[in-house]
Amino acid sequence: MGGAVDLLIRGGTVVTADRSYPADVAVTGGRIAAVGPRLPGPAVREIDVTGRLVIPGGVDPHAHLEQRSGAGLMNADTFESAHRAALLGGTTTVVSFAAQPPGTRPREAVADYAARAARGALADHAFHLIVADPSHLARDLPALAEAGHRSLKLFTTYPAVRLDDRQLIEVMVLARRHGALCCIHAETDALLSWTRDALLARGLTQPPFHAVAHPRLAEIDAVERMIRFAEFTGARIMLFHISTAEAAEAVRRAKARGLPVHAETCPHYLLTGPEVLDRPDGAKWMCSPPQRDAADRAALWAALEDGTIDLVSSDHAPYRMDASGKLAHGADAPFDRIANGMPGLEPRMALVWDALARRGLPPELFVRLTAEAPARLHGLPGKGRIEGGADADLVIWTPEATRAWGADDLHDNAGYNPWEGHTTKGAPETVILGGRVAVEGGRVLAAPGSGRFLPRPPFPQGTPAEEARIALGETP
Ligand code: DUC
Ligand code: ZN
Ligand code: ZN
Repeated sequence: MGGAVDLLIRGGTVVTADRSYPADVAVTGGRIAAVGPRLPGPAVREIDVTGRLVIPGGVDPHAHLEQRSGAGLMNADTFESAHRAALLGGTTTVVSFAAQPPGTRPREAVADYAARAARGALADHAFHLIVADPSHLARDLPALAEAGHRSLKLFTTYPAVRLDDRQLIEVMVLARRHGALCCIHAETDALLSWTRDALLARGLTQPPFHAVAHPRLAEIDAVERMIRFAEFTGARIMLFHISTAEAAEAVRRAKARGLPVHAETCPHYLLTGPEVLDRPDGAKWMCSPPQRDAADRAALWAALEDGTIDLVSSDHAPYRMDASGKLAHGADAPFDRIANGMPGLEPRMALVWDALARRGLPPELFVRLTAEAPARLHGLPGKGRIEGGADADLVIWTPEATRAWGADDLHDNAGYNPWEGHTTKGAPETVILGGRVAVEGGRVLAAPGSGRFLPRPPFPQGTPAEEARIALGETP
């Protein structure tokens, strides 16, 4: 290897998405230089990790940071506070959103979020552009894509951001042309709004009715339709936060047919049910889609095991339990006036590790769901791997460390922990980002502004249906 390497991690068990094996890891210039048994020094720094695992830094591809909700509420986190929490939880890469305010150009939204991330980011990062108004997308997307902004977020619901079917098709066609990924919140708006209005008219306004107001069929219908749109346009899609058995089954069928369709779910859909909304502080757990019953949870686990659902994101969406957030419309606000979302960046890795271990599932699956697949499917080739040339984003993981989660022990700005009372086994000990120690002894050493923007290459796309190809003038 020549002269001294920057860092030598000795004596651990390396875990990748494929295998686990005893090996040292040498790091130099921010990248992994070598992986193998008893690597030679010298090294500027050596860390002995005997008895512990060395895993790739977590990649969380779904987090809402410094973002205004459709109802105009600014969420509780800055890039700095959220990334601090992410690093403490073992996540070194975060893809969050650049939300387009109505009446503005997409490129302005991206420039705004990029400037804020440049100041505050501690983790490596990229953005999904939320397309609230597609009218300027054809003008802005070519340059944005060229600059490495290669993913869009599309909503089938929420008045401030919802696109109609025609707009969704137009955006998917554009995305395919420019090699972008379409991430989709799929719930059919008419089914949600009809149910919500009928509940409110009958005075059924408490948080548990939030779950009723998001019928399972709304997700199933929208997921099935978005798969059809992807098939028609040839666009690559990522279906966000899948919560129902039937939606997972629709993804399974789409994959079997070779369509470029992917899906994620989140810890709260895997581990909790709608009864969390019955608690006196049920607003803390309000998110969309809502938590579902045990049969859906079982189907989600089966879908993770067979690869139908590709990965587990946090959908971190932090709102405080006060007038700045969840209680902006009072303590007794009807469910439709309570901001949706929960903090989740920090506990995601521990929750997934613990849940997999309880089910007897292997650590390689943990790495695949929390790092390798999010990196591969979101266009981040340097991440999620432990091999020569990959970014040196590494977590020293202690499988036996037990943690009892408390009321306010997360480091984000939400001010509460939806996992209060849970105990998890398995925790990050030291976190390395780009070859530098970012967390050690529970302290964050990375500085605000040190996280790097990750430009992404074009995503491979599918083949449009024959009619679309004729309409687009594409010859077979
Ligand atoms: N649902 C979303 O779609 N986004 C943020 C939070 C939530 O609950
Ligand atoms: Zn969503
Ligand atoms: Zn979200």
